Amino acid sequence: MKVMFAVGEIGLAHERIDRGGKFGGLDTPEFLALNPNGLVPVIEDDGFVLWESNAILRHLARKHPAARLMPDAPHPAADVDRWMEWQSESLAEPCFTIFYQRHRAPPDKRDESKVGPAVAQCARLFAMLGDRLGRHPFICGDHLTLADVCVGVMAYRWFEMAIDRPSQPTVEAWYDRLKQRDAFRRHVMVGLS
Ligand SMILES: N[C@@H](CCC(=O)N[C@@H](CS)C(=O)NCC(=O)O)C(=O)O
Repeated sequence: MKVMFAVGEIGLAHERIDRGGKFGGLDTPEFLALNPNGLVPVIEDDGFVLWESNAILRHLARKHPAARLMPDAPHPAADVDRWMEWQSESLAEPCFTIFYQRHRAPPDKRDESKVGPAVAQCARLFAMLGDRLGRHPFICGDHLTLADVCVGVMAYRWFEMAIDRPSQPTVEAWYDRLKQRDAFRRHVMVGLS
């Protein structure tokens, strides 16, 4: 989803092949030759195969600088990197716990006791993001970068999952800004499945 959001922002011509989840196909010899981890996403770019979503995002940003998804200067670039890693290292786990327990797990396998602590943890992390978003409209400044791409995908789940969330006006305003973007609507707002 992160990669498709960036592809949409760049306006990149592509062929998308769905694998994983209900599509399966991650354990075939052909797929494992592309990504021995047996996971999506994977891209093939002029014969160059790349896996790991954040590596793919940085590669696309470097190849398409006009989209301004990653700054050149070391400090602004490190700031974007920081929020990209924060998404995968801090926010993803509690967010997916809620998603799994409330939406994906078969009803007889759900463990409601895991939801409350995960919601509290997400609320704490989104409050930290809210602080940042009080200073400028996007996470790292006045335009969308890979930081918004990564965290935006989590925000979609956070705001659309069936949970009680605390009011966080600056995060809500940023989420409204994302919802106005065609790439976000087309590639991220595709339902909780
Ligand atoms: N660190 C990897 C994680 C990749 C990953 O966990 N992919 C999940 C989807 S988000 C996957 O392929 N799961 C197996 C499936 O969907 O069947 C990345 O960011 O690319």
